[in-house]
Amino acid sequence: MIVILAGGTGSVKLVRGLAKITDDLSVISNVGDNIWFYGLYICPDIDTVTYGLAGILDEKRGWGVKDDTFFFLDQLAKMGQSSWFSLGDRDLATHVVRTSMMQSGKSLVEITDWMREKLAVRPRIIPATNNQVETRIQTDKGEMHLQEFWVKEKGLPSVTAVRYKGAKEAEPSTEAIDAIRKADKIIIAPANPVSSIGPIVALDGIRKELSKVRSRVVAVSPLIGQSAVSGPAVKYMKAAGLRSSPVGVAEFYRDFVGSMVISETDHEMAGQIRELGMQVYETNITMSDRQDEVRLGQYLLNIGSL
Ligand code: FO1
Repeated sequence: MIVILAGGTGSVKLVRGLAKITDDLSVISNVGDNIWFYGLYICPDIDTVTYGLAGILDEKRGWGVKDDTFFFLDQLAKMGQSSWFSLGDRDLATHVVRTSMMQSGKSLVEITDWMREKLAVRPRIIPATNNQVETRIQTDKGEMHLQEFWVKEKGLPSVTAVRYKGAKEAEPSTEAIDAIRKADKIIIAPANPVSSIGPIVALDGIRKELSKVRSRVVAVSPLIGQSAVSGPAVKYMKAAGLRSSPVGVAEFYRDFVGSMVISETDHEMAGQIRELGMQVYETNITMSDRQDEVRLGQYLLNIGSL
């Protein structure tokens, strides 16, 4: 069984590639991006992966449903309501159904599993926890929810720190812990280490479980050189006191990751990563099309048997 720890936009390509080559895949999903908006519970990373695997993701944006319309949002704006978070009309159905199921007592794990079945998605998608954990960004404009920073403020304020509200009290989902225990290999997607993977490994139980099987945990660098493949990783990493390079990612992961996969163009960093007690693998980690996604997925499955 293969497990992948995943965020949203930065992770979905590899999740899709792996889903094409293994029948037994479990995705442990970040919940730190989740946000309440107009009484609805939105889970961007869970939804991005679910939509990606269901073939209905808006791939240009990297989130939301393809060919969606935004009449609901337009109407909100006409009524003078805040409309900075673009909820599409089709996407809205997911949030309405999820919130209504939550109100009738279902857990996020149960709802997510029900949804992926409804959308004919084969891999399991497991929220890291049923509890609410919120990634909060401290900036020169005050502390705010990650979505407020990234979407409303367009990622512009300077970031001084990142914290995971609720992570200390949160219990990891038993399904996530079970998946890690049973996994032959655990992959960490090339996602934002601080905002996508950080909230998952901030859960004590998950971090401990990963540390126990460290030699089976393989992380793909989300950075090539000093730059993130996508998103605000560099900004968050600097605020967390990390170097913005694959070495910084490795330092962040060193307690629970045994192997790092980096771009072959970052060959000169391999030695520094090995000094952290990790194995290093170098390959082309860019995923520009479906073939790349499968190629990188296959490369990761071969690690250990290389
Ligand atoms: N990202 C944006 O940049 N602007 C948006 O208006 C926006 C809306 C949105 C709605 C639903 C959803 O599932 C995701 C959405 N995202 C939007 C993406 C999201 O902000 C982040 O990229 C992820 O949370 C990071 O993984």
